[in-house]
Amino acid sequence: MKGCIFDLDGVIVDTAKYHYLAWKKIADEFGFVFTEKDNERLKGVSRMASLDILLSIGGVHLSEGEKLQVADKKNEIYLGYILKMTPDEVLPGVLTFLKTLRDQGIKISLGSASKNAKTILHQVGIENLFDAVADGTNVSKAKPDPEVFLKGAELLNLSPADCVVFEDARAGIEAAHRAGMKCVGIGDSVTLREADIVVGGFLDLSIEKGKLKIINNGEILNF
Ligand code: B16
Ligand code: MG
Repeated sequence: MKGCIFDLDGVIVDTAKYHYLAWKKIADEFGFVFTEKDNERLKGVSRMASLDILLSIGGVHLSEGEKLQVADKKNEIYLGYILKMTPDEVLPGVLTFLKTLRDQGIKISLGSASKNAKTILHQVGIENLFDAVADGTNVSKAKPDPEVFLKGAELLNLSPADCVVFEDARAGIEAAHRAGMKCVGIGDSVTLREADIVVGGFLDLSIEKGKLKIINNGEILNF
């Protein structure tokens, strides 16, 4: 393992709650119900694909031009939330984990579908810990396509096989594997069973001599 590539939403921060509030406002204006369960379907999905899912839930049909307007409006509402984010919203254990990677000479990239990724990293005060950012601004194909992780490795000047991905979504795990990378699932072990290993969060992981270690059983991963 020479590089680590992190998904953003659900791995570094929980922005899903802000995406939900913004999409819900749009649904409210169209007059249909959009639940938190529905919102699960939007995790890791690009903005325009999320809009298509939302509109299908409401049975709303729009032209391509109208869709772009609605997506812009959703993003304005979303920005209102993320511009208020603070460093205490970085998920537990993430900061120590990132700093330990740096101390041990392992490179760090982001691998996110979001076009707002850099704004979020800046808001929560961790942009300086990243050597590279692959996100919705320099990648066009959505996960499970491997493009975002291949871009992350390329920006770090590393071969894919030297990189490990951290993901909370099944599409992201598939993307990592298609990129030829090992993947650590962050979240539920049943949902994320395709990952090479699953942990609940970064408090369950440490780094020892450049290798990942599972804290509760002392297992050192041979990645
Ligand atoms: P934006 P990730 C994803 O982030 C979110 O999970 C998904 O809900 C969102 O639609 C997507 O980013 C695009 O975000 O509208 O900010 O460009 O998990 O890939 O970090
Ligand atoms: Mg995610």
